[in-house]
Parts: sequence; structure tokens; C-alpha cells
Amino acid sequence: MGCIARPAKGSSMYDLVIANGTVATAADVYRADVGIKDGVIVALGRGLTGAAETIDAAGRYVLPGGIDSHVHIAQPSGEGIVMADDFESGTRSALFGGNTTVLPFCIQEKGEALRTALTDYHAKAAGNCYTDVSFHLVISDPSEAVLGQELPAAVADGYTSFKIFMTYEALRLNDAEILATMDTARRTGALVMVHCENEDAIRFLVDKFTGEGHLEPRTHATTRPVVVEREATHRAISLAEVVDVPVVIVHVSNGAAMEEIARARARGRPIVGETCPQYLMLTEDDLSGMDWEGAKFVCSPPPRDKAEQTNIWRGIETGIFDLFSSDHCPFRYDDDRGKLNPKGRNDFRHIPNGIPGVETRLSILFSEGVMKGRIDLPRFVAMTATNHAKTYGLYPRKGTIAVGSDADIAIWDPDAERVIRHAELHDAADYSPYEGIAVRGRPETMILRGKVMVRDGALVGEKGYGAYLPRGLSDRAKPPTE
Ligand code: DUC
Ligand code: ZN
Ligand code: ZN
Repeated sequence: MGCIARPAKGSSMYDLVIANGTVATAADVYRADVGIKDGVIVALGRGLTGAAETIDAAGRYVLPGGIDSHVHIAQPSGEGIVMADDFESGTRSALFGGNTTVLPFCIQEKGEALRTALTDYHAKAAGNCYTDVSFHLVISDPSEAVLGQELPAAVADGYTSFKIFMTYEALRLNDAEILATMDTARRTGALVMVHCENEDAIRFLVDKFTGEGHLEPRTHATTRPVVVEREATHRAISLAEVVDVPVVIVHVSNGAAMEEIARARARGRPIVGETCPQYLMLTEDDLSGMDWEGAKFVCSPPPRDKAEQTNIWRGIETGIFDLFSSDHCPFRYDDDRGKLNPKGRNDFRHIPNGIPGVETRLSILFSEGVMKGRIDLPRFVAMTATNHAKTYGLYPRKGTIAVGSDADIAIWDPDAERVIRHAELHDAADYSPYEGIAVRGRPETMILRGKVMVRDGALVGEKGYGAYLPRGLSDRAKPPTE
């Protein structure tokens, strides 16, 4: 049964009522109508009448729009490489996947002023978004000016989180730089996200394996084993303890890194853990595909093995992970400027790192998690929306269904069955790493700040309705000793 819209006559108490659905938040699942006025939820109750439009959501779940707090869109990606998605295609794909807000990364190139990076990135997003967006910064050059003035000014302007890297020559910070950058987070109340892989250990392994003639995509995984992630996770957590700041450990791929998080929490350290669909659904064997097809799965940290998939499920079930994000980082496969660029088609070191996934994240967790009984609906909502809003200073405006919150709503048909086919997705890549996976449950109608953007699977909203969101400081960024 589809959702039916019924315009009412005369003046209206509500612009829109979503009637007869099952509402789920991170805390509850209950039957209620949702009344919306001026883009905001103004009523929750039974039998709401007096709406300009009513959507009948009988047999449907009415969920907060997904928030994907880890996506890469239109990001500079090195000489000759172009990221597949711009803000138009990336946010359109996100919307069809059940999201109403995404948080991409604004990268500071070495030597670049943060304000320049932000101005350039805003220019790419302005007028092009189908979802709301808000930027994390990436700090690659923590100079005195950046840590002393530029970063504090950016935090005051609502850029309240930033990512740092322990890998990639062009981005990595050494331990002294990590400490200094974390200290700025402590002073300003910003939240630090860390990509944990030990660059020197990776370099050692890359030299060893390429020296033995291994240039195929699979070697990407071989040269980034669990131990390099575990060591860096331990170090990031330890450095955060020295400075006394909370930290987000992003894209955790394995049980050993999860144990570092669990041990630190047992000591009272505030650690936010994030994982992603690739660590549930893919393995390193996918990087061994024929004809260089393994390049489609090259991302960092790499997918692991079946035992690690089980570990990641345990982390989702037991609360090690607060956040389930896509790490959407799309490059076209069969493209001179993508995975099969002239150097990348012969040598894994030149295959751009990252895979698409913003449109499939929610369906995968809904199908594999909720429909298979591994997690309940409130946990699904928490991991895909509410915790993202709480972690990154958007709660309670975003991430929940409550009176006063933005009317960002995804109406899900829990019984819809389909097989993931890239041909039916809305990004600008040319493949999905999840091609052929059967999923149950589909976000069929999407509402952003009260406006229907997707109705019964068809785009009806306009590009440019998505807005930029300055963010407040997050409670989760507070030093534990304060
Ligand atoms: N880190 C990410 O967060 N995304 C893609 C590649 C990477 O290294
Ligand atoms: Zn990363
Ligand atoms: Zn990422």
C-alpha cells in the first residue's frame, strides 16, 4: 500500500499530518500521528485533523530522517583524480537512502587557511543540496596560526568538529601535532575525530610487498592489517587521555580496535565509536576480484574477514559503537579519473581510497540488523540518526521525532524487498560495492523540514532546499574532568 495525500479545504492547523504510522525514536516505538507546521513538528497524538495535506502511513514506520555524519563529497582527491559525487548527486543519493542531513569533510590542504578551504567548500554546496548539510574540518596543517586563531574562530562560527589523520603522507599528523591539535579542541570545546592507522608501519609493509612484486588491489589490505589500526587506535586514545579530551574513533573495522575502545571506557574515558557497512558486508577477499575488480573495494581501513564481521556486529549489539556511518567516498571504477586511472590500473598505491555507500547504509542496517533481529528499532534510530545529532551538536533540532524538532522524517515500508542494483541508485559513481545484496525495508517517502522531497520513491523536492547547518558545541566534546 502506498502513501496517500489528501488536501483539506480551508485554513489549516497543520501544513502536513503523517497519520496512522508507527513512530520510532531512540527511546520508544509507538502509534501516533505527527503534526507539522512551518517545517517543525508541533504535535504528536492520535486522530490529528486540520491539515493541508495528510499522508497515510498505515503499515509504515515513521522514523527520524537519517543523519550520516561521515561522508565525502566533492573532495579534492589528488592529481588527476575526481570524486564521483558533487553536492547535487551526493545529497540526492543520501536523500533516497533515507537521510535528511549529511556531514561531509572540508579538507585543509597543507599551507591553506581554514577560511579559504571553507569558502571554497561552501561555494560547491550552495544551492545544490537535497538534504541539509554541515561540515567537519580536516586539519592537515596545525600551524600556530591555525591552532591559535583560525581553528578557534571556525569553532565559534559553528564548525564544531574536525578530523585528523594518522596515515597518508599529505594528511598525517605526528604525535606532537596530534597533542597540540587535541589541546585546541579542549580549549574550544570542539570534538576530534581520528583516522587510526600507523603510517610508518604501512609504509614498511608497502615497501616490503611491492618489493616482492605485489601491486594488485588485494595488497592494499595486506599492507594495512588489523595491527596497524589497533596500535593507532590505542595511541589516539592515549594521546586524548594525556590532553583530557573526548575523541571519536571513526570507521572501526575490527575487534582488536573495539577492545581498545572498551578498555578506555572502562577507565572512564569518553570515547565515541563509529563503524560502517563495509565492515559488516565486505571482506578483504573482495579486493581479489578478477580484472582489477578488487579496486572497487579499496578503502581504508580495508574490509577484514568473516570473524571480524562478527566482531563488528557484536560491537553494534553491545553498544561499543554509537555511530553507524557510510564513509561514502565515491570514485568511479571504469574511469581515467577514478579507480582505473592510468597509474591505478597497474598499481594499488594509485587506486583512490574509498567506496560509495550513502544510499545503502540505512537499508543494510535495517535489513541485516532490525529485520534479522540483531538490533531493535530504537537502536537502529540511535545509531543512524539520534547519536549523530547528539555527537555533533545538532540535537534536539535534528535526529529525533519530538515536538519542536525539525520535521525531518523518513517513512519506511518495512516489507519492501529488493536487491541492491547500482542502476537504481542516485549517486554519480558507476558501481555499488553492495551490488546483488538482497535487502528488506525501504525508505519510500522523505520529508525535510516539513517539505516532501521524495514521495513513494519519486523525487518531488527541489535541489537547493537543503540548507547549511552551523552547529553548536556537543555535550560529548566536554572534557570528562570538567
Ligand atoms: N578515510 C576516510 O574516512 N574515508 C575514505 C578514505 C579514508 O582514508
Ligand atoms: Zn578516514
Ligand atoms: Zn571517510
